[in-house]
Amino acid sequence: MNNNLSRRLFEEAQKVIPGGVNSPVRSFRGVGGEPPFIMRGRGSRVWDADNNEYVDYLASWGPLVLGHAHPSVVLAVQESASRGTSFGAPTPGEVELARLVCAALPSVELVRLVNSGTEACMSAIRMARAFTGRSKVVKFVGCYHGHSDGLLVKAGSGAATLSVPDSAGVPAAYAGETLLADFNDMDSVREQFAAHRGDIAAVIVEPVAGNMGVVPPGEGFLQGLRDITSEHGALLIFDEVITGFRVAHGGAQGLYGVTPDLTTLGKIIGGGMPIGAYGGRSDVMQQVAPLGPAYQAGTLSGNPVAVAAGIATLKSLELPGVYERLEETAVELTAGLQAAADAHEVPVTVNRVGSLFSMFFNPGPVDGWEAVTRSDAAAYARFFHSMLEQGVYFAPSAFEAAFVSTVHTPEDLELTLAAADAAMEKAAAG
Ligand code: HOZ
Repeated sequence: MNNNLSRRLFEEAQKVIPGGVNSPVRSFRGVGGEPPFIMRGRGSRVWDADNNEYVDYLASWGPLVLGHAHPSVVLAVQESASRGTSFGAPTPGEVELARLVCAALPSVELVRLVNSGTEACMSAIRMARAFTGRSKVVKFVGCYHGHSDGLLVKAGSGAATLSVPDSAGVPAAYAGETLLADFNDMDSVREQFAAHRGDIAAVIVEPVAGNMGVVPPGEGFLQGLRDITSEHGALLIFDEVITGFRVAHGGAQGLYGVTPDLTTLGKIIGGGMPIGAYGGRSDVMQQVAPLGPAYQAGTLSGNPVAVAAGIATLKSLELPGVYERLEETAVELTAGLQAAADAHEVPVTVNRVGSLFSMFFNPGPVDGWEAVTRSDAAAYARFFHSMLEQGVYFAPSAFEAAFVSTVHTPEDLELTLAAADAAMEKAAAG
């Protein structure tokens, strides 16, 4: 595979951008090697600077549930941009997108649009603190809620991949407000509530963990969180930045039937444009200015072009049968990947919820952070590079999710599974 132009671009990038990337997860440091520079995408495929073509399961880390350059999203963006790209004033599209979110997620009575999942989670926590008058927040080891100070404590995603789960530059006083518990372990949550009675403002959780690879909630775990937060007067925040409109139209809260007080969203609701949102109970959301005393703002919040892409995406997801098709494709793909691993006697555990999945190079079961860390990251790296070489793009980290989109075709799956057969042989050869 020729990658001369990508190599040259990466060299140039490193002269002017730290590490040559604008987000560390893109750096390939978790798997070794250098990232291809992407020039364009269409449907399920992307092409790099050297014109290598890949079947894409990264999907921009989740937003592209309709694939690349979906005609209705492109048209919406073009039409919106032609009318002006930002006004710093209310626009009708914001109302429509907010309505679509509230309709899909009944727990969301009021929603505020922001620019990223990071902002959404940071702001939701501020609302929870304002509402409860308490300061401490419980988060789960290996969950990732963006890069705001208080949440970079035992964080997943790139922070875990690059071994900076507790980031430098975060004052101890901020990190001290964050209490840790173990995903799928109610005892660890009970311990924190017992030790910090009356001090906990909220529990924030990815209802399906998606930033340590994919780890579904065990039976009763989310309901357990609902019960304990209600009992102690704390709020339950579901970070649905990855799962929202992904695992089901009603998100993980709809799928598992557990109602949070606040929800954070991002990714899919912007259809590939920068966006985030937080919303929930009206009495909590009334804390935010101008209604209440908790401040949160943004020049580009509810940006009309991002909102237009989001509306087009959410409307396409309302078409009948979309989630069923996503699920069928993901079932077939993950069964094939598991079979390829089994055929080469590579211990692999595939976790999947809807069209969201990951492969852990460990015999499993993988039900929490401790099990995740038993994975063979070197074997994943061998698998990853072989797949990339054969034209299939998974996340460059053993601890991230893969995403199936509505435009993955039977041919894509055939190509992927043929590649997986050879890649598992490489993984086994370590
Ligand atoms: N949640 C994404 C990865 N799991 C974020 C992507 C990024 O950090 O660039």
